[in-house]
Amino acid sequence: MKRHSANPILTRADVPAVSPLVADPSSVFNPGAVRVGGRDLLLLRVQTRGRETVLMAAESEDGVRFTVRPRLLEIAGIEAVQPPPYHVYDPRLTLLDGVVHCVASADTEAGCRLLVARMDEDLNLELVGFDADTEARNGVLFPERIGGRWCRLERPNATRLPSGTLSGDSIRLSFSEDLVTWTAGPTVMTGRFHYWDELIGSGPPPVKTREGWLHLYHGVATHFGGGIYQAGACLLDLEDPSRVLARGRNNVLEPRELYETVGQVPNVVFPSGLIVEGLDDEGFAPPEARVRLYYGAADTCIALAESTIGELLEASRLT
Ligand code: BMA
Repeated sequence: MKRHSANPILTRADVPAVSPLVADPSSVFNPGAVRVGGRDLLLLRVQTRGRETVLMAAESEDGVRFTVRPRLLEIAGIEAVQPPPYHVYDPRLTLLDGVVHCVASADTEAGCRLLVARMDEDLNLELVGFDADTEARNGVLFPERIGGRWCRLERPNATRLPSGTLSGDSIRLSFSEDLVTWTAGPTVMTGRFHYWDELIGSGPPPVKTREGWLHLYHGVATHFGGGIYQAGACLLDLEDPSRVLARGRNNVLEPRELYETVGQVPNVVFPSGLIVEGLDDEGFAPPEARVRLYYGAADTCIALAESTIGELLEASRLT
């Protein structure tokens, strides 16, 4: 992927001091992205000086220059959830039947949980469902029902890192009739020990191509001491997305620039938002379609890298 020359495209200096809470925040990173109503929308993870996470939205006409809306976004209904989340973060955005849906991770005293929320045209977020019993992170919704059901990729947190944090080395598919209750399905892929993607988790939501669901995911190489977070590409079967058709041997984006190698957490490229221009009439992304990937850099700022569907498909086929 090619980095945009305006990188990083969003930093903490771009966050308006809408309340004392976010005056001079520490960082803004790992955004969800969607194109809706003729503009590009990012849902931002803003971290305060209290190391709390708040969600804010940013909009752009050209996909490069974003303006952050002066408003903290609350998720209506979350106050009733048990166990109560203390961080809601890393939102991924998908349009379902024209409505923006968000899957976010929610840290609770019992562990990390996934929630689904929907967003209206005024950027109000409302809770749709909360998986109180499943320990998982990095949830992403497919943009349409497959075999009559909504499908989600998620990363069970089953690996304890030396730091004590729970992480994971697999991506699993789960199914739902109503976006509220989810049934865990098969494991889609697992980490490749010794290589770029030892620990893995979904990046942005999958994109429908004639060859399959193109999916970007993050991989962590742990064998260098500190983890190196990179992005890579794989291809999943259109009718059965638990079938991996191709999986790139190399990453497509890795920490190289200073804003990726230096920051709150060094050496992190965290792919989380993807906007594809030029879907065909049946909703497939053709090889020439342009792709904009919004990613968190070093858990500090947001950067943009570009490619085409064809190039990413090719990267997924490098074995
Ligand atoms: C992961 C998540 C991400 C973060 C990354 C790098 O486990 O917590 O939010 O960007 O680590 O620190």
